[in-house]
Amino acid sequence: MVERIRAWGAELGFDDIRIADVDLRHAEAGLMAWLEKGFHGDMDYMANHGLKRARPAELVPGTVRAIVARMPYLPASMPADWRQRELARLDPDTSTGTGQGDDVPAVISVYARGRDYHKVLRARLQQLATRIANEIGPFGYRVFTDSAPVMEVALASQGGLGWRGKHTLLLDRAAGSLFFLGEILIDVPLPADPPASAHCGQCRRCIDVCPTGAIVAPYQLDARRCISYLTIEYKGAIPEPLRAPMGNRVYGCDDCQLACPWNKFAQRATLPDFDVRNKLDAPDMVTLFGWTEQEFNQRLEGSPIRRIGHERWLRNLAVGLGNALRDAQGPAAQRIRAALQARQADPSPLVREHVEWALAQQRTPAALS
Ligand code: B12
Ligand code: SF4
Ligand code: SF4
Repeated sequence: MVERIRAWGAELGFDDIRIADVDLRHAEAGLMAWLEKGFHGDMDYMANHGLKRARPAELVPGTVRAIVARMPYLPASMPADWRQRELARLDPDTSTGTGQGDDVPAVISVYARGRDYHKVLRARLQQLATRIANEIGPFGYRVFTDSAPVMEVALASQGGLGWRGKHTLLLDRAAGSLFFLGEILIDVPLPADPPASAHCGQCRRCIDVCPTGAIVAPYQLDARRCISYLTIEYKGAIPEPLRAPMGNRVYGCDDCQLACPWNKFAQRATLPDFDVRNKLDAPDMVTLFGWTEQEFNQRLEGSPIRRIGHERWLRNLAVGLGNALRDAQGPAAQRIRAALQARQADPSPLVREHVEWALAQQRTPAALS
């Protein structure tokens, strides 16, 4: 049965599927320590469910196993040297071939360049569950991906889909970490797979590369400092000391994963859902900042980015433009200034404040000397 589940999963775009025991008691202390330190910031939903996150059988009574699945999202079009290209776009001053003409390169996290994974994974997991039911008859189950209070990394690691890296994400020697996780909690006692061994060793590249120092110790992430949290989850004004380190990352962040040596083995997505849309692999920041709310909603239909709304989108881009303005010269500097000035009277106080901050980043000749 498990072999067949794996084969069906592969047909549906999952590159690996395992069966996990759902006893996550060993993760409870870490979860509580994380919450007690306030590392979850404003993500109230992380605190609301308490230990239920580590107890899938309390969430869905009758659960004895989880079918854990991973789906790669690196767009199929990414060239062999994709990591070097991503790194070059993060550092446009020293790179060649990033941006064209007076373009101002913006970086959007790799996972968010195509269709919203929540919909893709949920639909595929549901298809898998239906197929299993057709084979074994009705059984109790619930499908999840990032959509319920379940510790997905702990669960997937328990089932052997990979090990938890020091950046806290799951990774695997044959697939790196650029994949999403999804689960089907089931009431069928299928034989559980053993956990995978860890292969971080003495490496700490992800910790050292993090622009905001968010990985405060191995396996401990202070979300309040993480650019992914600041640009996606956080609704307020981005703390000023963290604005400059954000650079041109305007939605999510991949630095800790780009630095990880295992991601040279990252697998390409097999589903067209993760193909790049709207040229989001190499966007011009000024163009993105010029989108009206209507354009934002239309262009990003079906994209995970749409969930943050136009106001936070402009907030993030204003920070990116301010950072670019600090070193920009000539036509690029003029474009950035004009774009920011055009939003100085934006109806949102949040946007206006970030725009003013951005305009103030330009170094005057006196400050440079
Ligand atoms: C909340 C959340 C975030 C938050 C917090 C991330 C985090 N590491 O906790 C923010 C917004 C920052 C975030 C960012 C990202 N996320 Co996220 N996120 C989640 C979510 C919803 C819950 C994670 C969670 O439970 N965190 C709570 C803490 C307690 O969990 P933990 O880190 O696993 O903690 C364990 C240990 O590290 C240790 N520990 C942690 N802190 C501490 C503190 C102390 C003092 C001690 C002693 C121990 C300890 O104990 C814990 C138990 O074992 C999951 C989906 C899910 N439902 O699980 C996706 C998920 C983890 N995210 C995902 C992704 C893709 C990302 C990003 C890569 C997106 C992007 N490119 O911008 C980044 C990566 C940032 C990073 N390095 O983690 C994927 C990861 C896939 C994978 N390969 O592992 C998931 C699984 C979603 C999915 N279904 O695919 N995310
Ligand atoms: S996603 Fe970026 S900011 Fe967050 S921990 Fe990784 S490198 Fe740091
Ligand atoms: S960069 Fe190094 S320490 Fe971090 S997850 Fe990858 S192998 Fe582990």
